[in-house]
Amino acid sequence: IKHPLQYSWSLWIYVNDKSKTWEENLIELTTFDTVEDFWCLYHHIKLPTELRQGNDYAVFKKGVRPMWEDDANKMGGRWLINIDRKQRSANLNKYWLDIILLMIGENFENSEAICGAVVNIRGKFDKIGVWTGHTYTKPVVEIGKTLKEVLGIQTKFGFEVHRDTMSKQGSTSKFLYIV
Ligand code: M7G
Repeated sequence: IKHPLQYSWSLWIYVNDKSKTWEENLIELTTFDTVEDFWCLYHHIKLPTELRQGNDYAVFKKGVRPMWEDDANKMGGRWLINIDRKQRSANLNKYWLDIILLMIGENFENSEAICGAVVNIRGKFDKIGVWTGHTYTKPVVEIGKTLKEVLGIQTKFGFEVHRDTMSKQGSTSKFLYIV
């Protein structure tokens, strides 16, 4: 007997094909809902550090598309962890796995507020975002604190509202919360 997870999850990949729109480049690969199926999948796919620059992985609750426009996301935001390229080999794969395990293993006290997580492989900084469906202070800040503690992050990081990210001009974004 396999060990069921509290939720079903989908793995998505984003491949930056310049001839297609952002949404067309986002592909839902598979769904899993047991511990065993997660590990089987994890061992068959590339690690984040093995993806190409410009690509993303996303793990979201089944039925939630990893985009701002989805009904589950549109009122929410993300905790955003930047990972310097120099620390990529040390931290990126570990943070990504730890975050997935936190999400799927019911380890967040406020797991109903979580929509999913995204890892962006980029030039200077890689990014990991943990997406929530709303921006209520208490549960969202608790999620941020849990992330900080479990990942062992010493520096501060912030929570961005999707509506602000969407309309962002330039690279300055203001954070609603910081942990
Ligand atoms: P990114 O891939 O999140 O970060 O956004 P990056 O700037 O480090 O590459 C890059 C671009 O992808 C955005 O400016 C949008 O044009 C598009 N994009 C990203 N996201 C997460 C969304 C989304 O949820 N919906 C839509 N429509 N476009 C998005």
